[in-house]
Amino acid sequence: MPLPTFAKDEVKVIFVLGGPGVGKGTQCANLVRDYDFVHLSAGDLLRAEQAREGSEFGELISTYIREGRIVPQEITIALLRNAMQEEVKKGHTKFLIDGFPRKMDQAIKFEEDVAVSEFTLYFDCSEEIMLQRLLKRGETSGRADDNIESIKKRFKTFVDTSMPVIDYYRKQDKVITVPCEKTMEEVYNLLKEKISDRMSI
Ligand code: UP5
Ligand code: MG
Repeated sequence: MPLPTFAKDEVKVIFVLGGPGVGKGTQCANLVRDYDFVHLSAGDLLRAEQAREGSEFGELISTYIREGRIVPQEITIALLRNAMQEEVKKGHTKFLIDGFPRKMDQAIKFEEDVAVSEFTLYFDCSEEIMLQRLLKRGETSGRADDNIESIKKRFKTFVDTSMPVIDYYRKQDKVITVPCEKTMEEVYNLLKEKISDRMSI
């Protein structure tokens, strides 16, 4: 079998998973501010590809995101691999991969073809609180999926399709769960503690 693009000692990959609106992007930004991490959000990469003039996937991505469905893994993995290669060229090696893998086929393919993960951060929060956060953000975000119809579909996809990925890594003892219902600052303090128990940051 061909080797992954990046060897185990070349990069450190941390997956950041959790329901829609739980605070993945917010907490990754905190970690980037304070430590030597690169933050790659699969959703942000897909939105940028969707907006890129001449992209052959623009329409497909737009439909999938509005419907809260998972874009075919080949597209997302290619975007992540390219972004990682650019960062590695600049000497960066520690990656927070946010909102990915959210389907089993993505998890397996990424680890076979791109890089094996160190562990997964799982941000845990009730749907009720995530809904409040998303509706509030939706007042200004301009995101096509921050509306009640799309949010309900995103929640369902998360439970049906993404939770099995978290269970898969949990069985390998590779999940760090971070409760996310408290304030951003409290969540961040706990997150830092939990990461530093597992790796030096
Ligand atoms: N906020 C954050 N933390 C808070 C706290 N502790 N207390 C109070 N408020 C808090 O936060 C959301 C909002 O909550 C913000 O206003 C924040 O200030 C506030 P944010 O950090 O943005 O949460 P995040 O978890 O990043 O939410 P996001 O909406 O980005 O999560 P999703 O997982 O739904 O979105 P993503 O961009 O990852 O994916 C979007 C879509 O892309 C998917 O539905 C799917 O269609 C597609 N996709 C794929 O197909 N494949 C992929 O691999 C990835 C995405
Ligand atoms: Mg996000």
